Amino acid sequence: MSGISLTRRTFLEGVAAASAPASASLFVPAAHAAEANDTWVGHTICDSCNHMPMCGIEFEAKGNTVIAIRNWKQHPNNSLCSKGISTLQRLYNPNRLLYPLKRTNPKGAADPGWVRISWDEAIKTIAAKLTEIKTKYGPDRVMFYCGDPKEPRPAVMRLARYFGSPNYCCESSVACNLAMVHALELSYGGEIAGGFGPKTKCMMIVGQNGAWSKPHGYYRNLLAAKARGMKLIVMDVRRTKVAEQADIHLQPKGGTDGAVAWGMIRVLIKEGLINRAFIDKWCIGYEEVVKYAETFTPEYVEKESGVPAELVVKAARMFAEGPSGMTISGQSITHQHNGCNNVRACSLMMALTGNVEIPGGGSFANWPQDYIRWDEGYTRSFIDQKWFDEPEQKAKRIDREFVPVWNEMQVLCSPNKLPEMVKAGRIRAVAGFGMNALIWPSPQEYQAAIRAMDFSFAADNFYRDETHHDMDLVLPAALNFERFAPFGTHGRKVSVRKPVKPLGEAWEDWKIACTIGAAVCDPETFFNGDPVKACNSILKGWGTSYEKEQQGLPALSTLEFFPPQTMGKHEKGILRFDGKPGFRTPSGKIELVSSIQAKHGFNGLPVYVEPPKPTKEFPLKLINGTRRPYITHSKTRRDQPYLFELESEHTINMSPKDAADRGIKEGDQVWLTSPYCDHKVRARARVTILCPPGLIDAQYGWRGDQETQPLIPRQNWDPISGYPCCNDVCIQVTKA
Ligand SMILES: Nc1nc2c(c(=O)[nH]1)N[C@H]1C(S)=C(S)[C@@H](COP(=O)(O)OP(=O)(O)OC[C@H]3O[C@@H](n4cnc5c(=O)[nH]c(N)nc54)[C@H](O)[C@@H]3O)O[C@H]1N2
Ligand SMILES: Nc1nc2c(c(=O)[nH]1)N[C@H]1C(S)=C(S)[C@@H](COP(=O)(O)OP(=O)(O)OC[C@H]3O[C@@H](n4cnc5c(=O)[nH]c(N)nc54)[C@H](O)[C@@H]3O)O[C@H]1N2
Ligand code: SF4
Ligand SMILES: [Mo]
Repeated sequence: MSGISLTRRTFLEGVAAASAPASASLFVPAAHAAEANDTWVGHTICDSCNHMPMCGIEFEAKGNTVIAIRNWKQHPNNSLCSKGISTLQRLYNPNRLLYPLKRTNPKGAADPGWVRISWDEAIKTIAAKLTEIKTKYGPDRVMFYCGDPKEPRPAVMRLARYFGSPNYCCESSVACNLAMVHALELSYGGEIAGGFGPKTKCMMIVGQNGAWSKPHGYYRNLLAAKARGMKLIVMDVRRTKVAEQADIHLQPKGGTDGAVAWGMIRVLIKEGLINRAFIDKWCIGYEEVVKYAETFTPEYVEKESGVPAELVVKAARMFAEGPSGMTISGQSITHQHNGCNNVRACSLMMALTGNVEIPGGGSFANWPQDYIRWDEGYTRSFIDQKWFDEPEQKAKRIDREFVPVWNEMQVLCSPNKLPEMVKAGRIRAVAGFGMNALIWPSPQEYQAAIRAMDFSFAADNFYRDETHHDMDLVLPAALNFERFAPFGTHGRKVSVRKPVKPLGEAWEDWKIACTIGAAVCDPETFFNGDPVKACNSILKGWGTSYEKEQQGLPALSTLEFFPPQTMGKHEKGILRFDGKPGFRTPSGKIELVSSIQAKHGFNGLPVYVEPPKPTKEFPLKLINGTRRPYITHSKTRRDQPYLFELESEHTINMSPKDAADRGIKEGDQVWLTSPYCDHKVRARARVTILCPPGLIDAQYGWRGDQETQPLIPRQNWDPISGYPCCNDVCIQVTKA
């Protein structure tokens, strides 16, 4: 791809803003003190879909203005998509938030009366308010929250830690893919997944449409694996681009994945396709699995899920041929009342067939022990995970009664009961980085909770009325082209940035978090507010530094400190903290029956529970939120006008049959109604075979009368993860 230059009016307006004086000058490790007209090449990573690991961006700048962007060739993810390319429109969007704001009217007033204030006033106000709440009620009454943006997280989590609040929550503890990881941890002690490697003979993909949700390389790798003969089983309710490549497309009714998985497990057992030696050596609970699977006859599975009995049998046999890998749901099947158990049921097939830690099968990442996913803080020491794991801290978390299994297992706290917790006085303030109230079902209740708090502030790139309206302060966050922190990791590679200076008075999130930390805790723990020093505190331990990596740009170096991927790690004692062979579960075995689930009063088996069924009045099942290639959640629309042009209003997909039954044609305006919402939601209809009859796929994140989250009630949560059931609700669609 050649460089893309912007020629639009928005860009020119942005350039005018770019020449505004930047009062907040950042610590620059290898300074690009460019003269106003010098042209230079910079590097950053894209955060437009928050997919990890992210894609690399190489850009050309003139002075402090980015004038073109292109693929960063040396980067492992080096093929930008439409969302990545259009981030330049976001950078120079005239609506960007560029100065700290404080409200001057009372909360609840129609006009908050925002006025511009200095950073000094903002930080002093925050420090005073947080300290006051800490002194009066305790530090745990402040919730620290990061939305889908992954980048602020390690710094904000460190802030929560040293401020003393274990109520650190983020999008991954609201509703994303962490419930899938959680489910796998319950059985396997860690995230196990397969890929499209050369040894994989069969791959099963459950509830994931990587063609639209992952970087471009994903689909190319899928096609290449298919070309060399890999068989593909896809379990998806829709006929997606990935499903169209499948040798077997299992197309269950929403939420019935558990039934199909148990049906396949029954076939594996009955036909002797299991790996008994592996099970005997490494698994516990097999006898209970055999007994429970008995119910799931191909006939029952067909009746419950709609998947033809013979396909269930065929898929089980295909998977058993192996080596077979599996990847399960980024987020879709976990957004259901039995989501975690459905994920666990699917995943058991890897253990039962012995496709664990073998080439071509499922495997665990081979990270150094201190490393954690960087959206959880990079390293256990950077966030002091030991402290979060103390029983005393777990007991203070607001998810303790709500989701005990999650509370025990996860270091990120679930905030889904926030409205109740604010009413009970257990949360009195929130520090929100990239916080979006529309992430939740029935968001009006979360908006009311924000209004009821003693104090709240947010850091964001834009002013978002639906979330910020009743906050006390809103702070301007720098964008990916404008920040040093965080650096990226990609397998064993590390990528640092060479950014431009932030526009206006925007600060990078790490600088905001560290400056607040310096004010409420102590400057040294927070690197005197310096993001690069914060990064270096991690990189030094990995044998490198920000400056060194920056000098090597555009090349990325390989971290020798990160061990290369190997197989058979459970046999070599690599997976467990104590160095003994086995898995990171309480028993050291793969727990087909989870001891942690059982301890908290649940069935230890991933039992199946039937999902809510459509009714006469509400006959269509809604998936409230699938990924589209040109949309990310609540953002990317007017932030990145190129994308908005591709789909400028809320568009639902519906089958030709459902459309015909309702007299709806392509492009018609329609209304969505649910039993839980007192108003109807507006959308445009797209009539397509992507959706089978009975299924509607909608988008969340639109505002006003196009916002779909009010259709979803706050009464159902997956009891194992606390995730909301955005994909469990039945609705009606009518022509407007
Ligand atoms: N119904 C339904 N609900 C869902 C889902 C679904 O599929 N259906 N999906 C769930 C999933 S998987 C996810 S990940 C979440 C989405 O999680 P959300 O947190 O709702 O994600 P966004 O809509 O991207 O909103 C993020 C906000 O952060 C701001 N922001 C972006 N980058 C930065 C940054 O670097 N710094 C700061 N300070 N702010 C930034 C944006 O401007 C925006 O206001 O929604 C969840 N909720
Ligand atoms: N373009 C784009 N890419 C993104 C994002 C984005 O907003 N836009 N967001 C990123 C984030 S935060 C996430 S979490 C990932 C999510 O990535 P994915 O998990 O791939 O996202 P989805 O498209 O929501 O869901 C995948 C599939 O699940 C299917 N599905 C829904 N319900 C069921 C069910 O009950 N059973 C089965 N078997 N299938 C079901 C849907 O038909 C859909 O095709 O994407 C990331 N990438
Ligand atoms: S897939 Fe697209 S939006 Fe996501 S990180 Fe890559 S370029 Fe950015
Ligand atoms: Mo997500």
